[in-house]
Amino acid sequence: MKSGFVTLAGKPNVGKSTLINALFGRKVVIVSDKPQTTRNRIRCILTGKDFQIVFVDTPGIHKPLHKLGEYMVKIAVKALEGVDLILVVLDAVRGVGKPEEYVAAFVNKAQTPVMVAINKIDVSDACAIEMLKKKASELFTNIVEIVPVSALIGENLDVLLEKIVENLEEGPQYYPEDMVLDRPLEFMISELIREKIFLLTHQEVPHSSGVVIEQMEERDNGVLFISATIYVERDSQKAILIGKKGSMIKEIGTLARKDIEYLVGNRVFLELRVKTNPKWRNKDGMILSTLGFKHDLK
Ligand SMILES: Nc1nc2c(ncn2[C@@H]2O[C@H](COP(=O)(O)OP(=O)(O)O)[C@@H](O)[C@H]2O)c(=O)[nH]1
Ligand SMILES: [Mg+2]
Repeated sequence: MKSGFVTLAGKPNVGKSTLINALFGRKVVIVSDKPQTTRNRIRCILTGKDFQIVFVDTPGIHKPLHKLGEYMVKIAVKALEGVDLILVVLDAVRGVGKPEEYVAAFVNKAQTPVMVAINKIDVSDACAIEMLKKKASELFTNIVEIVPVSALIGENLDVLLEKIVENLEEGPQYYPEDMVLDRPLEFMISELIREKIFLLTHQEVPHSSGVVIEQMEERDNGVLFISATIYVERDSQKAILIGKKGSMIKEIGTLARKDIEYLVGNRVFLELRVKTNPKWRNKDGMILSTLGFKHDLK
């Protein structure tokens, strides 16, 4: 069996999480059209007949503006250490600029083989892709392969997967074959709620929102009861999340509940509450709680 850890690296919004979902053929991590959707390191385990790839999804590497941002970047940079391969994702439309140089500095320091996926080729052209290939090979040392793909329409993903496996060595099966994520169910549930906030709200609201699962239990009638709190930093953001006569929170709840029901294969009752906690993104305890480490604190 070939196996190994593959960390995805890139700036926010290039399609790292979309690429993971596409390789798995279903949603394992959340995605949005806004940068900095992913806040944590998430291991996603893809087991095939003769391989096991542990993909490490990470927040994008960027210049942080608050403690949560610092934490996110620290996690993304740390996830580059001690892995077998770094999969750098570039955006074919945006090309490379200062943010990519910033990413490259961290990636090159890791001294690990690098594969580059040039993503979003569905909205780019052959000439731009060729240029980006050239630029990427100048920017990153240790490149073993550059593969143009589209995570969105599934183009060339079989080639990418083949190349990744080719570049891994013989190794143990690290996780049971039916395990997909290294995070508890509660984490995935809070992520799905956060995804809907990213989908339905704008500007600072999604970035200022953090979700904490307060309670989760199966009731006698077989329904999974989940109660969650969404934290925001200002009362104005709370008003937006609740919406006119509660319309926004209701929509977030309905969409999240459907995804959670699909995930757990059970009927779900989802209770959402919104609370203001000024500047929570600068408070360590709150950062850990909203990242799903609440139980680790006890
Ligand atoms: N056109 C196009 N859009 C994509 C592709 N892959 C991802 N996206 C979009 O890019 C945005 C950011 O994706 P996401 O996976 O959250 O990026 P991440 O921050 O790098 O994890 C979303 O709106 C995706 O739908 C692709 O191959 N083609
Ligand atoms: Mg992401």
